[in-house]
Amino acid sequence: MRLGRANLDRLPSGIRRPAYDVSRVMPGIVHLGLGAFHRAHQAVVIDDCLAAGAPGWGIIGASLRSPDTRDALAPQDHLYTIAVRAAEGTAYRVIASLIGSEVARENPARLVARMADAETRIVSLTVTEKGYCHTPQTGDLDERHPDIVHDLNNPDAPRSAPGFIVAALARRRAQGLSPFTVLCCDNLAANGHTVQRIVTQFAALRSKDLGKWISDSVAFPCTMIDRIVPETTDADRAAVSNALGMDDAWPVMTEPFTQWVVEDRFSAGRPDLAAAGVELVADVKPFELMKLRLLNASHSALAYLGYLAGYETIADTMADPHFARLAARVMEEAAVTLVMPAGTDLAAYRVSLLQRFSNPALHHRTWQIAMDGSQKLPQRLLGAMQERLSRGLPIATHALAVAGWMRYVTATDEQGRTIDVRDPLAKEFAALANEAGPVAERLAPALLGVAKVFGPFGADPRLRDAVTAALGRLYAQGARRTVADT
Ligand code: CS2
Repeated sequence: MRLGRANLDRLPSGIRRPAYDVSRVMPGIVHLGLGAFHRAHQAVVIDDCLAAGAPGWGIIGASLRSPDTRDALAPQDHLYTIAVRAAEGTAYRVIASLIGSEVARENPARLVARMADAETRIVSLTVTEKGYCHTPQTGDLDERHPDIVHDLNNPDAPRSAPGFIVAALARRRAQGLSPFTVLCCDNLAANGHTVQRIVTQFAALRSKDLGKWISDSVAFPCTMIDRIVPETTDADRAAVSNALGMDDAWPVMTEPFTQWVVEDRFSAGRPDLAAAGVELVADVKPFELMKLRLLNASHSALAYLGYLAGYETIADTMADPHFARLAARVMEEAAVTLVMPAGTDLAAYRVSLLQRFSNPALHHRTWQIAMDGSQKLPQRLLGAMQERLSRGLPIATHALAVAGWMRYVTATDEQGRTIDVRDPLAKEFAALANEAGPVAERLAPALLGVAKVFGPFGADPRLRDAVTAALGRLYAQGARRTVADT
């Protein structure tokens, strides 16, 4: 038996199911990037909104490239399970806010039409950092990105997220429709402003007027979005199907914690997000920096150094007290760079992060978080380092995390085995590593010279010295010893 609308009544009583008539849900949101993160976070919030009696906010999810999610979910009416894992046990809930799916590569025109449809009032995104086709260091559109070049030549059959947004907004403008809100839910610095800049820059390449209309009339609220969502494994699928008594081809695994802070600026209305637990604020920036510099920075530090030390998951890494201390130290040293609104308890936030990372039921692989470091380093680690330097504070802890990343992108681990490095710049890093050899004094400056990641900061001798020293220690004694001695 397969999960599906017709089978909802057959779910065991312990499985939470949609508390509304799923057949009445109408689309209001198009979401680009139908990955596990979206399905474990925003789609759950929208499920709550639907249950609260707002059936007009169903989600049409689009994968930009791969048909896998659509192929798994369409045969089960787009229903799927979230498995919320804690040390005490797992809670299962079937989500029904996703009511349709598209695969952009297969039929870009249909997705553009969907987004341009009057009923679409929000276009949200989780396309990962690299999906914005920008230069992470500057936040500007990368005009030479192959997908951007393609989309300029094929404006009605785009490939990239900025291409789709601009195609759909141009269509709405031509038809006299009001624009949708563009709601970025990725871990970019100042994500709404950054995506606004990228989209406006792309639109201006098509037409100055279109660029101006977008910058004048489209809302791009910033968001801070947080929930840890490891990749679903076959063992997870089997466990969920077992609990459900029916097959779910693509459930998502997550933790109990969830947080969403959103700026309350929407072009065409929004569901009652506050009633669903979302924090609506005037300025998200402090919350976003707090998350990037505390959670994501220490996550990346644990991922690179933990992987090198032979740890498979973040919880395994945290079980080593030296690594737990390192994570705490990254957070402590980043915390002094933050200016938070009154009433924010950063110390409590840090404690809760350490607990979340230690969740033994969540098998979050270090390898998964290590992905795409070139897109993540600036907003997670480099900003805080610059800030600390400007205050005359040491940067050795963060430098060790950066050195861990460098050691990782050489693509050879401490035992001489190949690391499967996933990063848009992986080839460039491997070539630099090859040329430099395993010599910190050569490799560190070579990688710091990659302007897309480090920009002018890469030439700062204080950064170079700190990172070279840390990398030297990683080569001399390995990640485990280096972290233990830190
Ligand atoms: C992680 C994030 O993979 C990564 O880089 O740091 O996906 C992290 O789990 C989320 O941002 C948590 O909200």
